[in-house]
Amino acid sequence: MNKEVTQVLNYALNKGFQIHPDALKILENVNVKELKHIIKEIVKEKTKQSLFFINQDDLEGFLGIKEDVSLENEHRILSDPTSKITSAEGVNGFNKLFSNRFSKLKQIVSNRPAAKMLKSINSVITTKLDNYVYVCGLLSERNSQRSVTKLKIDDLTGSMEIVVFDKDLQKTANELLIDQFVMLKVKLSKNGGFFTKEIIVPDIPDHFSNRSDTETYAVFLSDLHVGNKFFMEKEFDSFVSWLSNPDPIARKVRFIILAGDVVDGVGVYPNQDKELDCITIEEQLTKLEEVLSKIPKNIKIFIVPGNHDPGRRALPQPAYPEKYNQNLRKHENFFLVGNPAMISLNGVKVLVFHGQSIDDIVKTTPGLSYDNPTKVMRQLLKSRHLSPIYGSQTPIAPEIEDMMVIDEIPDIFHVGHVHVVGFDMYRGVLLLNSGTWQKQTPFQASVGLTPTPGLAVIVNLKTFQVYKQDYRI
Ligand code: D5M
Ligand code: FE
Ligand code: ZN
Repeated sequence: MNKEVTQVLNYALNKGFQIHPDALKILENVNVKELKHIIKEIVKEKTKQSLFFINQDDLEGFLGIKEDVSLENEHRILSDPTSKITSAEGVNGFNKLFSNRFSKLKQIVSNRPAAKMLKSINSVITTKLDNYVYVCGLLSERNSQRSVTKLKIDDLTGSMEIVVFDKDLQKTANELLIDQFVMLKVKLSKNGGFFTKEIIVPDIPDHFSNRSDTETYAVFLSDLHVGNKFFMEKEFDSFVSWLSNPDPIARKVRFIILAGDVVDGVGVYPNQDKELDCITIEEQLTKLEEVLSKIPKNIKIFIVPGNHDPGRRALPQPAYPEKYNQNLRKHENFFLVGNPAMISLNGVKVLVFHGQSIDDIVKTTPGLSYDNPTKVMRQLLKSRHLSPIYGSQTPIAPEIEDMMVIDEIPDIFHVGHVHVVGFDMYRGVLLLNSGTWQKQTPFQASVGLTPTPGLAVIVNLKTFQVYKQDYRI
């Protein structure tokens, strides 16, 4: 046995460990650097368990020769728009969508004290009010002029304009997203207009998150843009190789979530063909399959579409259509779901959403930017809606049910699209933006978008500790 290996083994022996002779045999083929790491991890783990013996099993587990079967990897798709998509028609469809949004959100706030005092807009504008009352509705306009902010809200009975004078309240008012649900305490002023003294957004309560019983890890990815010339194939391949490494974290990865823009698509933006390596969707999906099939089969992979992926563009989006690549469906560890989706991983509820609506929100909300995606994600949770703004760049389908309402509070909220990694906690919810595996494109450079490509966001589902691994070459 060479000197370096002996040194590593002495580390364990000095800590009072015994090493079984069969374990020593396996070590002959292991690289010393890896071995040092593995022995340290085993010593740490077994010291916790007060077991001071290293046997063949321990090494095989850490080397990935033998799978750790005690690690849970149970998943459930809790919500997926794919089978619910109906699309009502035209204007009538949008009326239905908005009235469903209004009803769902009114239900969400129904247990707040103020909700007991709600009046319909029609009753408020047709009576001469002396006192404060509460109204609620979807915000149709928001203007800041000189020293006041003006809001316009609609409910099912009518619409009204409300002025915000108070400086602090104006800050809250300016953060409201167009078409989001809001509740306001209003009063009639002497000049006949309404003003507000309190703005209530649906928000989420402080949340006590579900955790995995075992230290299973999930990797959160998005925006691979497979098929595009700027897809960082080498870097992604080196991430995939890491999954088969003896690294103790790699050994515990059982889930990978892909939050959209998995392939680059065709005809998504003008002259896209000049930037494509694979010029058809079929070729892109074949390439995707090639890339993903190198991932160990004990890892479940969830594929959620984004604005570049095949299928309908309008939100909510169904899962990858069957017609393109049957091979993706043949893998038992691949799960194709719609956008947005709620997936439970060992009981941890993960809300996955590509995040296209962020473009419209950043454009219209002061204080929000692409550099800080989790700040935008907070606003989405506060509005309890994933894509409130209608009629801007993000296409929204006239569904009878508004599936973009955040009915259920997630434990992890996973978004992509902005190509910038970010993570944060908001009221007990872990917010993740998973960045990208596409280098900065000429378009992104022209609009000043600096992505953070080649980073894998990895989460321990028991502790919610987040790791960022850098694969940039
Ligand atoms: O979007 C990648 C990034 O580029 C994302 O942060 C939005 C930004 N983007 C996309 N289209 C536009 C336009 N038209 N203006 C400004 N910024 C934009 P992806 O979905 O990968 O193309
Ligand atoms: Fe993207
Ligand atoms: Zn996107």
